[in-house]
Amino acid sequence: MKTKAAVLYEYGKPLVIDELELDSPREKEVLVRNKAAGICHTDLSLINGVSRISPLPCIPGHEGAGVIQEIGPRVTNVKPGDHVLLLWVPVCGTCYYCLRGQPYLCMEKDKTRGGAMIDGTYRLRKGTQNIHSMMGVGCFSEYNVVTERNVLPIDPSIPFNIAAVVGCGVITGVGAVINKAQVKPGSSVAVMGAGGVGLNVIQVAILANATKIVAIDILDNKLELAKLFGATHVINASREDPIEKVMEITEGIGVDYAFEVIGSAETTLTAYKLIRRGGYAVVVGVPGLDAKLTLPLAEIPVMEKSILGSFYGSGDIRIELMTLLELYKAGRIQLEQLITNRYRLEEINTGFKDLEAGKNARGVIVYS
Ligand code: PAD
Ligand code: ZN
Repeated sequence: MKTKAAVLYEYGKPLVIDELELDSPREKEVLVRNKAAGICHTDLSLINGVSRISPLPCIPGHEGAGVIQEIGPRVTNVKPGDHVLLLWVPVCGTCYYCLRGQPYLCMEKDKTRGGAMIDGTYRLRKGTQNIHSMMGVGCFSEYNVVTERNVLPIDPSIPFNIAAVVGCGVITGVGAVINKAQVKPGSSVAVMGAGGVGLNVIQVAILANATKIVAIDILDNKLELAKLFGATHVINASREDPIEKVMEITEGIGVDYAFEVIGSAETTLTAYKLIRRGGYAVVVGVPGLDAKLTLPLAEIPVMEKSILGSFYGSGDIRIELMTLLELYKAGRIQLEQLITNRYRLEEINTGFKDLEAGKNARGVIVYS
């Protein structure tokens, strides 16, 4: 069959809306008709060549939701017509990490991250050229074939654009707070970067009963959103020194937890400097592979300052996603407010320009 998709042919260049050939799903694979796909900064980092996680040509997009159109042989978890959320780590259930309760680190992802199927073959082509699918899901395409492990069936009453953003931005921000930092009631939290992921760090810090939540960004519109999502204090780092301000807010102590949700060494160092003795800096933002961090090493033992990494919410992905959708249905997390703009696939390059310009909390591609 044919599918319309946004293809990255060259790093740093706009995506090309192209018609591609898509093969039928093979054993344990499914054909998904995508209905919504969030525009995450990780897609932008691939497009502008900061993180070259996939060879080219590649269809970006990893924050998606859609409908199962067709299933290949021996698929057991879904059937045609099911609504699904895409998982950008395929959770094999049997590798070293899955068996130790860390399925977000599943070794199967090492096979699909580069954009091929688990067996190393491809389902998408332009002429004779194979097309990669970002993280095995590449959802900036009307249709795509993914493995059954890359889909989670969801309640059909949940809007697709909501399910899509839960699939990366929300789970990542929420899980960093709940699973990795394990923020305690009454604590103080600083969040560097109030974007699609950072706003979720903020909103769940409230659920975790943090009492001081300091949002730090360089854009006033993001800081306004941060207040809407529950920040008790905001700092515009382009006008004020975040370290000085956070020390003022915490009476010279520093915060218990600082989250870096931007993806640079400079802001990670700032996050580290914001924490108190015994505090935790949680790195969520993903910089380029060549980024290096230099730290005052003695502080780590003597002041017991810790740096933690957090990936895809640091929990059991499927349980976390189902829990988040329940929290949404119960009105406990704000997700509509997260979706600032919707775009058609043909408008995707505008969506990325708006992300770069800081216009969106989250932009979402919607398919008819
Ligand atoms: P975003 O662009 O929506 O948000 C980034 C925010 O940072 C924006 O509001 C910017 O204005 C702000 N910002 C930029 N520079 C600075 C600065 N120097 N000081 C303060 N604020 C600044 O991105 P996002 O929320 O989609 O993604 C954020 C990062 O998280 C990015 O690196 C992405 O790749 C990463 C990510 N990690 C995971 C994971 O599993 N660890 C998952 C998803 C996204
Ligand atoms: Zn993402």
